[in-house]
Amino acid sequence: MGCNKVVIKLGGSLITDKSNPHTVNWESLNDVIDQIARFHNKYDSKIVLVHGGGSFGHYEVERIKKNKSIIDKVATSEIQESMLTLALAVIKLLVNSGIPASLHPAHTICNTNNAKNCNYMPIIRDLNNGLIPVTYGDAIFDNEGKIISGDDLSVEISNIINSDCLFFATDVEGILDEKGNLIKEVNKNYKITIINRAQFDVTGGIISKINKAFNSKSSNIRILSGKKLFNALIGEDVGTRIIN
Ligand code: IP8
Repeated sequence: MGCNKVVIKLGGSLITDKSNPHTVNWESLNDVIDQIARFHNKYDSKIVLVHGGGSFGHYEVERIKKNKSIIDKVATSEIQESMLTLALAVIKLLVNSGIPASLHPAHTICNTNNAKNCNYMPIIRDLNNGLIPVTYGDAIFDNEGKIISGDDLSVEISNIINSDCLFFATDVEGILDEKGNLIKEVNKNYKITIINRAQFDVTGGIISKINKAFNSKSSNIRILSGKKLFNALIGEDVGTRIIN
């Protein structure tokens, strides 16, 4: 069965070029937005989009931490600026595809980097009015600059809106074992030995993504390739299914 209400997290590795600072992977971003538009135009489903930091936010945090022991106000602002630049690229392509997207930077709705401490009402309002709200991992100044992860936002939003689907779209097929083969299902008892591909990922990488995903109450949780997002949205069994 396809998704009626879905939270889609577009991973930074999918939509940016992680080997080049501040670089959007336009080909990949275009492809994934095309799939979302195709799904949106065909089905009457509710969609919330969340995206990660990739070579924008994560790169900035790493750069700042090399020179400063804490993320101060100026650094917070630099991270926010870089994330807003990436968010505008996402919004631009959505709008160009005729998608009624609305932008909700996390630093405008959250009080700190705990995703439970955010005001999701503007997102819920837009969702109920047929828009596609977009939010993203961000920097928030709370005594010092703190990083809120897009994964945490995705899980929290999935629970608050009661989504049936929660998809983490990445640049690989899903969770891969040490031989590079796709693991089809992961439950809490599964002992995960995976290839760690994290490159400047300040919010935890794949293991923490899996652990966070277990906290969602959605019935269909997947880590999957961005190339197969449409297939997952219409109910096909792609990527790694997280059984919570
Ligand atoms: O890529 C982190 O979001 P994530 C955002 O979803 C920043 O972990 C600012 C590094």
